[in-house]
Amino acid sequence: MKKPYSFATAGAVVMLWAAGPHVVVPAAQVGGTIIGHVRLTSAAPANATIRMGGDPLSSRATRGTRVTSDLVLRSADGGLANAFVDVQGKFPAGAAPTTPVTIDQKNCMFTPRVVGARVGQALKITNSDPTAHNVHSLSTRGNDFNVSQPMAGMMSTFQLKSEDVVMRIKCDIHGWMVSYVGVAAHPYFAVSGADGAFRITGVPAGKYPIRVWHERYGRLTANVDVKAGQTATVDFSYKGTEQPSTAGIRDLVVPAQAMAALGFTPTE
Ligand SMILES: [Cu+2]
Repeated sequence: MKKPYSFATAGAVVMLWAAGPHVVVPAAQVGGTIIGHVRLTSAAPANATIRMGGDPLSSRATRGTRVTSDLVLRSADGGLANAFVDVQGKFPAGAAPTTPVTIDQKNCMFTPRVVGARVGQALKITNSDPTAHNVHSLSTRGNDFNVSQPMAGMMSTFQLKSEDVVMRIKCDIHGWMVSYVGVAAHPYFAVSGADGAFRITGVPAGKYPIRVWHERYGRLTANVDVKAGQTATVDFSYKGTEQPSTAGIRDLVVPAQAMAALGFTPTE
């Protein structure tokens, strides 16, 4: 186990889990942390049932399960998952992580549905299904690609070139398959978890606008005052009456009630 080192800097003490030789990190460079929750204050709408019958391989892969869209994922206490939060500001350009952000296609769904990435980072998309997929990004910022992956095990890697919050990816074969990548020019972003919580660390001290995007409910903005070595809290609440952020991005699926009325189950 590595030993923690402490270094005294101008009036502040910075604790580090040292990974190597002595590295002094001034408190001003350590930055602050932003934590918060994204919430949906109303009840979540019923997510639609996805009818995979058009593709026998998709149907077979999901046999025995009722597949519903994961468009709105709300926890019991109102946390809203899959919301992309990013700080708005000019920050020094830094090197993007060398590890790619990964999206998988499994059981004819993109996983994760929402993910963040840096400009300059690679995006790796894999096909884990024994059926054909097609990964097609709808970017107006130069991150566009459109590649077929006809077999299981195929993998494509794309270099993200410019900021794009958010970039939609779809499969042209399966209309319900959709994923979103928030491509940010800096590392100060996060995607809310199952409980709606997010955490952004190492933010340079300063006052910034901060925004959230959700596929179904669009954008909200707030302001945050980040102080070095401290934690600021920002909460976002959607009422549920907001309009979808982008026209035409809804899943191409049959509403659950209509499916039930027809007596259809996805396993048939
Ligand atoms: Cu597909």
